[in-house]
Amino acid sequence: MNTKGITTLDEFIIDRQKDIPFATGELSGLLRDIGVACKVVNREVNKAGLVDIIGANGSTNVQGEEVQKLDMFANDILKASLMTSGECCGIASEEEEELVSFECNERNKNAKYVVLFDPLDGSSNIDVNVSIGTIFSIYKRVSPMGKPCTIEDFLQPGVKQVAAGYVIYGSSTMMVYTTGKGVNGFTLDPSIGEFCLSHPDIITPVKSDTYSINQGYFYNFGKGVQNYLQYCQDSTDKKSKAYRLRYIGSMVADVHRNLIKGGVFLYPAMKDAPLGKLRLMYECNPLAFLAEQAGGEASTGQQRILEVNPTELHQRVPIIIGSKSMVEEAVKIIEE
Ligand code: AHM
Ligand code: MG
Repeated sequence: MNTKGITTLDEFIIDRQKDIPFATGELSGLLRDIGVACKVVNREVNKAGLVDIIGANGSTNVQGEEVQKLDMFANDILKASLMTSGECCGIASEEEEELVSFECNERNKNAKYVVLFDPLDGSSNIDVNVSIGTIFSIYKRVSPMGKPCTIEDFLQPGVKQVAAGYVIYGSSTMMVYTTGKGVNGFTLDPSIGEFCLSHPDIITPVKSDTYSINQGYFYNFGKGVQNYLQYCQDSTDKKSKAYRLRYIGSMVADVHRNLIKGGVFLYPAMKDAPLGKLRLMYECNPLAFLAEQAGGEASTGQQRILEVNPTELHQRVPIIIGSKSMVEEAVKIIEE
């Protein structure tokens, strides 16, 4: 903490680095770079309502400049920032079909980390001023340094993540991350342009009364999920009242609320989408790492999300994530 009584993200990261023996500072640098890139994304997201004035997707603004779609903009900012960081040898993103290797840059070739991200999760909500977010996941490469990164560097199970987090662009902008030693949250103070520690050592309540799912798909879900949804709405089992349904439609926002207040979020298998919708590598794994670090759980319904062996960059996986006892309850009822 500095004399102003606040701890900035940079101060916190540097301070924590001292706890890791033989730390070289590369991971700290990477986290700081992601933080800075997300501040730039935040600036653009905040202007989203002005697109009619300054120009919309693929159109030109009043200065006659091309205006990019915000999810592509976020992708390009993160990519450029990691490419120049020197700590990352390649990235994978929801907006990139294949992995992107930073081999052209000598410094990056010798870097030991790869980063996977969803640059703007929930992006269909941008137009209506609903919270959206950037989700990221960091692994140590398994291929030799000094060579271009390979697909094996990326296709590692979630248990191998060295860090993960998200930035949520909401009523305030927050960065929440873990390096496997608990979860901490930082709120962006726009007056000084810094993320400041606001939610130290986040612990998710073991139970709450909130469930999040797109209930509109009821008839597309299997019998197990339908039974669970009926259970959520039935007060007799709970001897008091039914669970409350909260579904924002931005996973990062739904999971953030549940991380702080408790609850369970589900995007299960559907009859016409047996693996659900959400992506393992840059949506489910990083959020599962955070959930577990905060005392919660994340499951496919069959196994721990973090233990799923990935086979493809963009693979989908069903997910049940949140408060420990609510995830266990949902898995049990769905299984029956
Ligand atoms: P996106 O990465 O294209 O934004 O899609 C992911 C989003 C999640 O944030 C959200 O939970 C889900 O899609 C909502 O999907 P649906 O409209 O099917 O409920
Ligand atoms: Mg997404």
